[in-house]
Amino acid sequence: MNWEVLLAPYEQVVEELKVKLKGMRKQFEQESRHSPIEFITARVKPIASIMEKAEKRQVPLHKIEEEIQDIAGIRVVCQFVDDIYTVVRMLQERNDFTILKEIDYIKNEKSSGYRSYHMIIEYPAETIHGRKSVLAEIQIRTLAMNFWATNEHSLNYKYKGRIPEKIQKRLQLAAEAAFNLDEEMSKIKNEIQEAQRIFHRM
Ligand code: 0O2
Repeated sequence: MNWEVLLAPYEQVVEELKVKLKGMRKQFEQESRHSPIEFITARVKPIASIMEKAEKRQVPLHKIEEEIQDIAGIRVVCQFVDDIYTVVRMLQERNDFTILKEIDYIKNEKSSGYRSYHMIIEYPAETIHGRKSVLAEIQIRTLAMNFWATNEHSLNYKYKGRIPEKIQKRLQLAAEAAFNLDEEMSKIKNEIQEAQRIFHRM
């Protein structure tokens, strides 16, 4: 398999989506409105991780593009929980890609404590060989959810997916604490936004 050729459209899609989402953020700023997008990160899954996931899920090589839906991954990080749903609505209204699947791991958090909104999209990439439909995963989460997920991801890596039970329990407590932090911040959202508008004008 020529990985470089296979992954090229995914690299392109990640770059295009990054530009588009950053454009949305900029537009909010230009109109002096609160941006529901705090920052964006994006990556193409490393070959070793694709292979590992394929092996774990017993996906044959010729089915990788169909079955591994997060080869292209975009992460949208928001300040408040409400912002996540604003971003979701804005993405639902776009017509430059099709949404295939949406999973709300905020209303239905994972047993690990993981919270995020996932969207699997089909994005038309224009290549030198014509149009190619590429699947991409958009994860939308708050800063607190991102903090938790980043730390849990590192621990998962360290313990090769078998985090000791004691640490798992702590992570669940930390996930609740992150959830409560989001709730508390939401309650003073208007105050924070007003302060940020004043700060921005200075
Ligand atoms: P990476 O790139 O290292 O992050 P989906 O159908 O994809 O929306 P599903 O079925 O849960 O949801 O898929 P999967 O493959 O389990 O998870 C997709 C991605 O969501 C993961 O990518 C993580 O980024 C994130 N994720 C899901 N569950 C958890 C969790 O419990 N903890 C953390 N920290 N992240 C999670 P990968 O494959 O881990 O790769």
